[in-house]
Amino acid sequence: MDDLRKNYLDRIAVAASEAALEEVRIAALGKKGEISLKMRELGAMEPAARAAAGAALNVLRDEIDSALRARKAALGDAALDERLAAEWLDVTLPGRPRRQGTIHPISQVWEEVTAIFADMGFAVAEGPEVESDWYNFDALNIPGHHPARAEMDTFYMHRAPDDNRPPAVLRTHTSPVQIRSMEAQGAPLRIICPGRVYRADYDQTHTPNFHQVEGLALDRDLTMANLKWVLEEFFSAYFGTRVRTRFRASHFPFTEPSAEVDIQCSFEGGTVHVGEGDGWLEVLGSGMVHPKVLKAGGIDPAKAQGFAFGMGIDRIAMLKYGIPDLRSFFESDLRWLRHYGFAALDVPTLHGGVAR
Ligand code: 2NL
Repeated sequence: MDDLRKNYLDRIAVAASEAALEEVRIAALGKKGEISLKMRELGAMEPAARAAAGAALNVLRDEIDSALRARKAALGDAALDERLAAEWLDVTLPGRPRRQGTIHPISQVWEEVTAIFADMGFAVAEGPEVESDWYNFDALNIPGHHPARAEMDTFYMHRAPDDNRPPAVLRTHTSPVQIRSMEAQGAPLRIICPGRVYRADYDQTHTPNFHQVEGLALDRDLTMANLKWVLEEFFSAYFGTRVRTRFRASHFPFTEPSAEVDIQCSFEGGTVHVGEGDGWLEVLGSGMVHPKVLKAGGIDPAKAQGFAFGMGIDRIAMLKYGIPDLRSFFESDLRWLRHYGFAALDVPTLHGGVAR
């Protein structure tokens, strides 16, 4: 019994892994293990000898079992210590910087414009970019033969060969959104419609896809004076300095009377400075909504009327942020985007104030 004990306890003490330990366990306590076989032999012994040997074997078995468990726990602790030593890392090290994207100047200006008009009580309306010929043209008093249709260099959608309906178009302005809003909400109404628009035109100052924001205010007694105040308030907030406007008589099919609006600027040193000097820069078209357009939007011109305006987001972005070439907006040049882009949190705030 003592030999057995010494043999197994020694082997357990030097077992260097859980696998080695398991081999010792099987050799001693497994089904065909030495201790198990000895226990099976008890049946053939005299009762007195059997009692003594049985008790001693039980003690030995428990002793080996405890030694196995203790050794196993010790091996586990050692393995953990080894991992802790090998796998430590310094969580106080600074992180590796990762390049972040920037907000495109068009998105930035879109947000700025929206915030300024929201402060004046204008809601934002959006609509489809693929429009029916009716919403894009007819409802805006631009009939089939009207030169404005041809002038607008429209992209027409594909039609099946046997489909004789007028083709759908990529909207050439965001005015259709305003017609839809008139239909859905009636008057009074105060909305701006920022969005992508499309015209088949490409040169230094035109891209086939560009961005526009139009505005519409309808009520019982709005006049051009209200229009002028809203636009001066907008430009002053947008450029951060008091900006005067100049209205020049013009013509659009959807407004009567119509005015092109210039903002005050100087051209000193080859760069444009908005809000100073005695030069003028055209940035906007506007007017009182044509009665036919009101009717197309389901509004009775005897009960409500108002003003509308439209301007290019890309153009006013170039003016404010000194971007020289319109086409660069659409080239996805990463160096350009890092230079002209905005930090994600650099949003306009109303608390930033409006210049007077
Ligand atoms: C321009 C001219 C303009 C409008 C857009 C408009 C919309 C409705 C009714 C009447 Cl639903 N007018 N929009 C009015 C005048 C001018 O844009 O040259 N934009 C760059």
